[in-house]
Amino acid sequence: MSEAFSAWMKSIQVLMEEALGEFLPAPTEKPARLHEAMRYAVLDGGKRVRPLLVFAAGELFDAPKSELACAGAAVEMIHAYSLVHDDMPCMDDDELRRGKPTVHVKFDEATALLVGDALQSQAFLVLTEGEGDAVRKLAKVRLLAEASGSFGMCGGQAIDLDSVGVFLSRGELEQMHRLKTGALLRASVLLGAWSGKQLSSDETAALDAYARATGLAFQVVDDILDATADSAVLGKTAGKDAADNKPTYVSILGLSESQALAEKLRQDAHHALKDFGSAAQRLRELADLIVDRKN
Ligand code: GRG
Repeated sequence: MSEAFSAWMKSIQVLMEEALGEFLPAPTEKPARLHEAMRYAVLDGGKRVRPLLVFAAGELFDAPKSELACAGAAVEMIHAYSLVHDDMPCMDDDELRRGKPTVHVKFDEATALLVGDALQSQAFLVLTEGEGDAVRKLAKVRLLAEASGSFGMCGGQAIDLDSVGVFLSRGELEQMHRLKTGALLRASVLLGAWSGKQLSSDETAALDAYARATGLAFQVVDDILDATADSAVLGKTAGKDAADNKPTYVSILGLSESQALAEKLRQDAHHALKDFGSAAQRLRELADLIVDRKN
């Protein structure tokens, strides 16, 4: 990773921490326990991959920073809500997330449920704030709703819950991940791009191809890390997929073929950006980061 990219990443992570802190209700505001738990779930943790994608795509189309901060905060709130709900006993039943006790462990189950619900509402509220005209905001609200609902992330999660102990073909596994993880990563890229100047249809298709390859690479690497890294490095419980008898890329393809697939997806992501030249360098480096990450 280049020094310039690393400095840019740090600056966006700092900017996003500040923006999220402002967009979330103050911990002193009533109901204080719910607001405290929402902030616990979102702040001080996470790689902020989705906001980084928002900014890298947005900068390519000269989008104003304030609008990107709204889009980045909205997508990160949806992501944080999904993690809080996913960790609950009725789903993955996990006690560690981002190196901290999960929300239902630190607070309680009812609070964790409400944290997810309230973060989801807050995300759409934030998307309506800041610059951009009403038509553009409406398009973004629709994009995020589709990506996070039953035809996106929630639909993927439903397939995931139904797949415990079930054999999935490679195609079925890919479809599950395209919805569960890929849809929100794709939405991040498009929310960023739609915050700037009008895209041509070729540019939209190229970004879509980039987002699809990067989104799938993210999940293939997630499966590799679950099988190979330890919990301290991951900040969440490692080895859970195998323990829960869940189909993964590693269980279907084996480790080395999964690693080769992640490499191919990296190449696909780079190839999709070929016509953007050096302006898309940050998107390329983000694809590299997603494939090379250790947690
Ligand atoms: C409960 C509605 C609902 C959906 C859950 C995304 C998801 C769907 C569940 C999370 C479970 C999981 C570990 C999925 C694998 C991919 C993933 C989203 C990993 C976590 O994302 P990172 O690595 O996390 O970006 P940080 O903490 O860095 O933000």
